[in-house]
Amino acid sequence: MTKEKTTTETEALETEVIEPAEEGTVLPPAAEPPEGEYTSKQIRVLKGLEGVRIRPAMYIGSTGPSGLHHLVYEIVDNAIDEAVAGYCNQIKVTLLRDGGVRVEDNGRGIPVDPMESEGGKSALEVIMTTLHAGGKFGGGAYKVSGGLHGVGASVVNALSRRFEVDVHRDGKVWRLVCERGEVVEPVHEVGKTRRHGTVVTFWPDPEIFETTEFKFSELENHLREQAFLVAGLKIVLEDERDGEKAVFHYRGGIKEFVRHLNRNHNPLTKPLHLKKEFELPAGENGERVRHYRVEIAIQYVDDYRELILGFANNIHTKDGGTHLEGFKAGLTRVINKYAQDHVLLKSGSPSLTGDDIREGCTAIVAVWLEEPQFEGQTKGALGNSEVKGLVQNTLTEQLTEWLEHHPGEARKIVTKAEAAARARLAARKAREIERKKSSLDRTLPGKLADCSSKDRDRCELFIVEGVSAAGTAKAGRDRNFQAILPIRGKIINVEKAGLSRVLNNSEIQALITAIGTNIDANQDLDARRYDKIIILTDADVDGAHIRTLLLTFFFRHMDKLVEAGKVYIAKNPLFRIRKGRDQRFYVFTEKERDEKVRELGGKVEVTRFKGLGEMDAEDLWLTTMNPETRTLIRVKVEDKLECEETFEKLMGSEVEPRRKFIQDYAREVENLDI
Ligand code: 1YM
Repeated sequence: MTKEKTTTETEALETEVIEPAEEGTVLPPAAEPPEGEYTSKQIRVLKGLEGVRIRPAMYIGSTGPSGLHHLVYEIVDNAIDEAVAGYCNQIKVTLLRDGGVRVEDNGRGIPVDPMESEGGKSALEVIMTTLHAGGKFGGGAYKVSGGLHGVGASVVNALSRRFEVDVHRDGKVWRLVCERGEVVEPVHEVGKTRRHGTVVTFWPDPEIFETTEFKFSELENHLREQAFLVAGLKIVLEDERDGEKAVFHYRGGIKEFVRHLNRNHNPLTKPLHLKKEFELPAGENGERVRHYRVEIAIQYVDDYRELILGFANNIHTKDGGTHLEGFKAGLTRVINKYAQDHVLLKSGSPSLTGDDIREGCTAIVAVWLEEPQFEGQTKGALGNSEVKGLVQNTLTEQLTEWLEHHPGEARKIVTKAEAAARARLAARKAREIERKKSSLDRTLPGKLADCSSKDRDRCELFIVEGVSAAGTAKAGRDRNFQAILPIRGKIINVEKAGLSRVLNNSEIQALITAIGTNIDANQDLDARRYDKIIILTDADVDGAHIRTLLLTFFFRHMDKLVEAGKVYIAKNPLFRIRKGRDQRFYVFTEKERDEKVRELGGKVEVTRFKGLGEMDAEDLWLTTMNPETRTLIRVKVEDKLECEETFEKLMGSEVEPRRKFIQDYAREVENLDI
């Protein structure tokens, strides 16, 4: 979820994936030579790696922290490929004291023999100095590295101030050393070994990256996820800078992944794990075959959360795709059929919809395929249409059998879905009754200063921290379409409190009635009373805390509102600068303040807004409420898994992960005026 920092735009840019250019970008010749007379002199070929250094963001998304960590994943992906192919069971990632990173595996070792087609150069050198070399070798396997990011180790080489590879293979150690993509020590033998495997060590280039400091917690999440996806693979992450260490090793694979995701929920069933492999004919006459592997893990919990995550070749497909379509269709059909065949539904019961059946369901749907197609703007969805049927087939065959062998669990799942169906009908009925009542009848919270417009799509609700600030907001607003709901102090932390305590909390009750959509399984987006829900808190640490508490509540209980993009954060300025009688300027940072003061020159009056309460109604209207001049940050969930983990860390009951997270990110936070 985009939160706190005002980096909505930059984050979106960071995750934007632009297809890398093919090997060696060809620049057009200066003057058009006669046809058929191109020579190597006239066409200047920009050698691959130079292009990477000129346009790094094209290859790794950004030169910010996300691009920096991407370098590690790029190298780890090659080791993961070796593990998925069955040749490697250990990967170690070490953050070195001098700012470098070392990635080691115990696989076969990258081939080092000379390649005739490349003028006798060592395969290792070709792989590390040629764009996209990875794709041309090997093949036939399920490649992580060929997938979404898949730009290859050579890109990491190009963007590193120094890049070293040691290959342990056939009793010998071979070494290649490069600097900024240029070979400084060609592949040569440096010793004997009993091991086999590859060790890559690199130091990111400070000329390229905004920061070269790696974050343990960022790497930790990614590596844990990878370890879950390759059962039995042990991944060790060690930080030599502070001695921190984490080991990820899950013999149960994705079955342990669902258990991990449910660790703070009450399980209703044991996790189940389904696996099936397929071969489909490919090519014009079906002369070749393509291999597919499907793995699914499912566990139900006793609340309403639905968390279904898809992976293709170990890549998290955060926008879903055909594997998830197959899962949803298959699950709905299998559970309904089981319920019918075993006469589990009470007569007159409504039939179970997909939504009913997925209530409380946690699932991982992971597929591996030789030619994955990633679609959508950020390439976050799996596009291969054949996969839908394969996933559905796996469920029809194996889930049906599992249910037959686990009648107790099967009954629990059906009963839960039935309860969800009943709740859905009851909620609909209640809404109908509600709609029939006149709007005056509805008991809106007393402290809500509602707006007068009946045009819901224009209406906005400001949730304002503090009664006095709410007073100012009331005076400053356009009462026609802007409503104000004051929130007093810290609202309850829904991550720690049980649902009944949450619902008994008067601030939460006011929030729920004011917004009108209801919560959890009973959410009805159409019943919302406003089109924008805007959180307005002080620009200080307490304000940030209250904002996070509110976001936690929305993410956990009003997720439909968040997913529909109806929740916003108002960005309020930190300083007002006045010059003379009628010039007012507002700025958001100390740097902007200094610049403005310098620009205006002469005598100016600078006010620091410690809280919203210090603004007058005009300040608030101009800077924060007037749609023409304000800045709103829309809250988006880009990656549900990451969001789950972050809220858990920030708001859950375990202290240690939170301490580490805060330590890692503290430097990025602005306005930490404690
Ligand atoms: C720390 C990073 O890159 N390990 C690695 C890479 C390769 C192999 C083994 C490998 C693959 C194959 C055959 C094959 C790579 N090989 C290639 C290429 N760890 C790391 N471990 N033998 C060894 O795929 O057939 C690219 S990466 F191009 F040679 F196939």
